[in-house]
Amino acid sequence: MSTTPLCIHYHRDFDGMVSAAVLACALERSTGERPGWRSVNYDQREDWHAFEAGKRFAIVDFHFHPRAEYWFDHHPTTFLSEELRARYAPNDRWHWDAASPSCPPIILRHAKEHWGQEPTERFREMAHWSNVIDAARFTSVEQAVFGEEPALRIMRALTVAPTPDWVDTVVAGMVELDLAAVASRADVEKAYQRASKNRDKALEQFPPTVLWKKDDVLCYDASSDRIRRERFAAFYHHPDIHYSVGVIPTRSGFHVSAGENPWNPPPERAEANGAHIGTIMERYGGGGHKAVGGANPPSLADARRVAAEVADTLRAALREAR
Ligand SMILES: [Mn+2]
Repeated sequence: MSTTPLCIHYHRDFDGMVSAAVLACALERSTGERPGWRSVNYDQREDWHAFEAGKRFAIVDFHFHPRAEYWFDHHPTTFLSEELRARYAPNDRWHWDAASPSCPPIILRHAKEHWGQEPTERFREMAHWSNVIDAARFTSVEQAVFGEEPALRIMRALTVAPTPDWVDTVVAGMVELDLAAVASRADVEKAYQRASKNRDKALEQFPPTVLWKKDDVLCYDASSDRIRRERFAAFYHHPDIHYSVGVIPTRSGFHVSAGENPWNPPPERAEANGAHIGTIMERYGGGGHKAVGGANPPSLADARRVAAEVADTLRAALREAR
């Protein structure tokens, strides 16, 4: 056994960070080892086979790697190839559960079953909020947009991380403290204030992007890179809609994003009439789940056309379901 320290690589979002903190504490309790941690970025998938060659590592809330000493994830798209899929079987160091709303509950359950550890109150609270945030189980659109609970302040602060390694210091906070204490840290509070201003600006800038609203479907074009975006702005301004479909810019082009309104879901039978966003997006080279999905058409004109077609498909499904 090598004596180099173990590094936990984690997805750079709220549930990924909680996952890193939970695993770091669980490993220290079960093996006495104090691992380090660092967030993974998507560019590191490029040469996934060679990832951290010769080093000891764990991965949480991110793609499966056969050399990971410990690995836990809930993403259905975790396996980058069939060959990698074939290398996975659950064991005392790896667990994948695509039905879990977020990753931390998988690790807490695993630590209990395999390492005999009862989850602490602190980590149970973090796991609860990981589920809320990752599966968009906010009680209302107001909570999603303006929620001031510690977990939600941290979630929003993460949207304006001052440096790429800042999240590592927030994980250090999660290892030691509860959510209220992490959210009260001066750097987290400062980021939260800045992120809240961005949110207010985004909410203000949304209405002029709306192209139309028909049959409880809203279509918008936020392709200008001068527009700030807020994930739930459409449902905040239009709580009566069932779906929003829009065009947004990406680093290298444009993205069509579609989603069900979590606080005003479409009738159950709409799905039988074709309202499955992931399936619709697959026709345009994209994907997703029933309730949310997207595609990246090659040009802005294509993105606008795809958004209109997807919105029309959803309208038709809703009309059929009435
Ligand atoms: Mn995640």
